[in-house]
Amino acid sequence: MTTGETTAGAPAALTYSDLREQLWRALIDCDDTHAVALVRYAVGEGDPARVAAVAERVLLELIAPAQERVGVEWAANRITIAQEHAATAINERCVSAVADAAAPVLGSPVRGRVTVACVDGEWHALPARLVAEVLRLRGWNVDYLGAQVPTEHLIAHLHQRPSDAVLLSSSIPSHLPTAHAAISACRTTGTPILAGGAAFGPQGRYAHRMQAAWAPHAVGAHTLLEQGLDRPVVDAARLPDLDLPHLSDQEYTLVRQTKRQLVKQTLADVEDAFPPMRSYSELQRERTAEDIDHIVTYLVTALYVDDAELFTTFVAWTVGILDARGVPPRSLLPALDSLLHQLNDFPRATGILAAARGALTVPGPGQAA
Ligand code: B12
Repeated sequence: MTTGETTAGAPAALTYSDLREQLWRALIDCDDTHAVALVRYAVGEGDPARVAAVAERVLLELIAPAQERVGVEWAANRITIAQEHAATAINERCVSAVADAAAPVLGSPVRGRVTVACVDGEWHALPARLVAEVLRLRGWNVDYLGAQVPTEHLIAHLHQRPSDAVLLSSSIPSHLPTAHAAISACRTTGTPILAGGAAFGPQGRYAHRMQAAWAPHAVGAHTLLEQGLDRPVVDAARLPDLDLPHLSDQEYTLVRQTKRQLVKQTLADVEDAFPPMRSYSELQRERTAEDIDHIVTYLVTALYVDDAELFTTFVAWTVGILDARGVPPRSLLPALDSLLHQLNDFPRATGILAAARGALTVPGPGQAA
């Protein structure tokens, strides 16, 4: 595959694979000039329909994979957090450069208006931005509200500027209770809701449980919007247990309320059961407390959506993160055991914890971690 056209100073024809590699190097070298030049070169110029199609391809097949690679390299501890931040900032500039390059050839929007927003607390704006730009390229009139939009302001926006659909993005599953509240609030405006992003689970299973439509990517979103989404029945504030009946057992509420105490006790139990922790520095102790805080947060989220797999997946992800940083993943076992013990009276919580513990394969003491 080639980009076709050439521009001054650029090689005759770069394949997408060449471009991906060059973009990656530019991101890692903090070279935003080169990164922007590359994506502008890839978009090219000429026939408006072609430019719009190529711009979409650059967004989804160059910039998005580069950003995913940032995540993989960070998780494997091969790049620093500073490099991850720099690469993301450059990629954001690249998205703007693609949008700017395509803008002159785009006429007025020919389709309806959609609002694209991240749920409150969600910092991962780039996925939503990619969706917004692809929809613009496909003729939609897009109100893009960016990261962490407080639900009340999202609702005010929908009242001020009625939309054919509201597109909610979330990348981190721990935002699911907030996402559910946002979906329920959007229903009260009668606006069709389309959710997307990694938080909503495999095949959007949590979005569906929360009565929202779901699409895996920007192109899927366009297809669903073209087909027309159902307008929700405008009902008054909808209580979460109408969609998630298991919430009536109160386990989610009670475990969430005792989160601080759970984290404290778990930290103490891990210190008892995992002797290397006794010689941890202050910083290492803080990190461990953060990790335990995340574990309890994901347990609470799994209780919210009643899905043990959500928690098991998170624990497996944590094993990878710890392992890559030289922290023995077996330190997770006493944490899970402590929580199992403390939450003995909560059958759903212990079921979720036991499933994760059963699936956890970590090298034992004496074996390489
Ligand atoms: C960049 C980044 C950040 C940046 C975000 C900056 C920004 N402006 O976006 C910063 C540094 C802020 C950040 C923070 C955090 N991050 Co982060 N981050 C990433 C990273 C590397 C890239 C995200 C991205 O842009 N992906 C690229 C896009 C293209 O992929 P995508 O999400 O799949 O999006 C596509 C589809 O999902 C879909 N889609 C997305 N939204 C929508 C919406 C609709 C309506 C539709 C239809 C479709 C759709 O279309 C998109 C385009 O094709 C990911 C790694 C990764 N693989 O994604 C981690 C990642 C998401 N982050 C992670 C974590 C842990 C965090 C933090 C908790 C870290 C910390 N300890 O503080 C915080 C949480 C902050 C918060 N409260 O939200 C983890 C999450 C793991 C998990 N357990 O879920 C990941 C997966 C990293 C990893 N490899 O482990 N992060």
